[in-house]
Amino acid sequence: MHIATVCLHPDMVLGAFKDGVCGRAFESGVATLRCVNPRDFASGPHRSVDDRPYGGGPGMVLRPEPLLAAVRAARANAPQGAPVIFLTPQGKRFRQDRARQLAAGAGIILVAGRYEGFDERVVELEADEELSLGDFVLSGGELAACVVIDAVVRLLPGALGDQRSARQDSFSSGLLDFPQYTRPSVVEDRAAPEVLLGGNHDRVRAWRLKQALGRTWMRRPELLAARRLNDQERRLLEEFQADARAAAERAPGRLRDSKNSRVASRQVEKQ
Ligand code: 9D3
Repeated sequence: MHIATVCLHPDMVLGAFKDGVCGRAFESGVATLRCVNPRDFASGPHRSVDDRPYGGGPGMVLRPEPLLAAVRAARANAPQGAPVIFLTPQGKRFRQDRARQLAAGAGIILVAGRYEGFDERVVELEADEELSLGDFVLSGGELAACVVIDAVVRLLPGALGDQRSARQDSFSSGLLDFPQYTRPSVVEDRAAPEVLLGGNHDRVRAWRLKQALGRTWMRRPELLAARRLNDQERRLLEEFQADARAAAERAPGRLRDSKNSRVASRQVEKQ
């Protein structure tokens, strides 16, 4: 897969992929990563890439000409049909399903901004799509581009040492992850769940599914609402809910699932 980024700080993007699963994927040629810098397309003695906003106001806006030239250069080097995606706070939320679709294609061109953003005409002329990571403010689009690249590249065939991990990801199942434990079996008086040490793989699988369903119900009820449950899943979730109710009765007001005590007690009260 061919990945190009258009941005003013290429080292932020290249530096993010020196190590790790995606770094190895680029090293081994599973994907290629190129950066195109609008500054290299800026003319004039100062090679300026920004200018004051028409209409006034704080900050600067990326100048159209160098950005247009950089995006078009990136497009010219990319496979036919590779989408040009602008990272902006106004974009559609980036989700796992989009990562999967992008990983199935031949390439992506990610355009990252700085300052107050892009001249809107460049977005109109060149963007196939706008993506946002969510409702928080970054200081530029480079880290957002890195997030998209990471989410896509780890899905490429040959990127993960163990292909099972990609399939078993939370979000491929539509549920949050079940909790994980490793040695030692006791940490500061806290024992790892006994079922995990017992070696009964069917019981382990059922326990993990129950935990995944229960945590999703407590922490991200909207994910459960968007997903159908089969008979076993419904039974396991009911077991989890009964456990939660019993725990709430044993210790009123002290129900907690680590950081989500309020959500958890609300969920239990709603039953
Ligand atoms: C929303 C704030 N904007 C109005 C005051 C100014 C502004 C701040 C920071 C405009 C752009 C940026 C840089 N952010 C991104 O480029 C960005 C981003 C983000 O800030 N949050 C979530 N997703 C993304 S994708 C690109």
